[in-house]
Amino acid sequence: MEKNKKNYVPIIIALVIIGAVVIWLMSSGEQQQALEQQNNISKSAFAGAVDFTITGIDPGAGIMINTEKAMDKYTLEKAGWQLSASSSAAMMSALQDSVENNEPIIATVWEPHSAFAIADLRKLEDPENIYNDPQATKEFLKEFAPEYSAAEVSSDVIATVVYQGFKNDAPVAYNFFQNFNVSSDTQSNWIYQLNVQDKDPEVIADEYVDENRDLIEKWLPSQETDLGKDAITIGIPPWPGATVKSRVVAAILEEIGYQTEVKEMDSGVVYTSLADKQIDVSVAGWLPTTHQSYWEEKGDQLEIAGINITQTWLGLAVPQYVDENIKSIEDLK
Ligand code: PBE
Repeated sequence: MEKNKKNYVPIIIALVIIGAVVIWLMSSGEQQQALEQQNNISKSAFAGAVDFTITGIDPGAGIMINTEKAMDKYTLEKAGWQLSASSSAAMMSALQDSVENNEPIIATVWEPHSAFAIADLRKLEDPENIYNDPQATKEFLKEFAPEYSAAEVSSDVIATVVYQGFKNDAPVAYNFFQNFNVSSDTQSNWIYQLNVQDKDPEVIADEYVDENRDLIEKWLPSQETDLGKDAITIGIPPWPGATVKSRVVAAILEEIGYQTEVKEMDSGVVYTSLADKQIDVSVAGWLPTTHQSYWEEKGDQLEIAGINITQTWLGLAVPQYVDENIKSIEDLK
């Protein structure tokens, strides 16, 4: 009897341990499930709080076209999401209002921009590379702007685009476009002055030109040459960076001796007007990803004269106070 009892003891101990482990595993699995459920609840609470609506900008903007793509790729449309179109200015005031009232919002955002100066924003991850495709940019640079092929890129570059043949028509302006480039911070600062400080774009441009004489001297031709054309027309799509940068370029072209005209127009119209030689230049070619569809349509009639910014970012963002479970576009489903 004694002996038998002794033999059972280790078995009982083992059973008790196994039982405890099983119960612990089950409960931690349940905890995990409960946590996931909670996260899903907070994710869908966010979607509900913003009415399943992404705040967008003007319908022709590349970021709008890519947001449609993203909504399809991440099956957001199926989940009830929609993209509301308005304008850059309306998007910014919606963002500002939300931040002031600590209310949730999700918007199409990009850099360089002043949005990041007025709001602490969380850029949502984009594992499918819908908005930012550095590999595509490297290949694009190799083909169309080889002098920039060694540039560090993380997304699109911003190109100075002219019609094919402009180089012969206005060699001095073309030469300036080859050289003209600014930092992403400079453009963010222009947008800040425009959007937040409410300054006139021409005033911002004139001040920039005055304060950066030495730099600008280096972009200009060293000797008198035939200007070719008398006047240069710049097409401006409805975005704040393009609004100021076009005036900066106009101010510099005037100093070289050209007359200038700036024409505001829809995003797509910039590309068709360039191809038709209705305008000479755009300083807002977000390529190759954001304006891919426009480039595919008209690129063979156009030329990249220069790259005016190498560092950009585009995508969807939420204020940092929004639920921490919203980290990626995938979390919106
Ligand atoms: N943007 C600003 C443009 C390019 C520059 C991001 C609004 C667009 O989406 O086409």
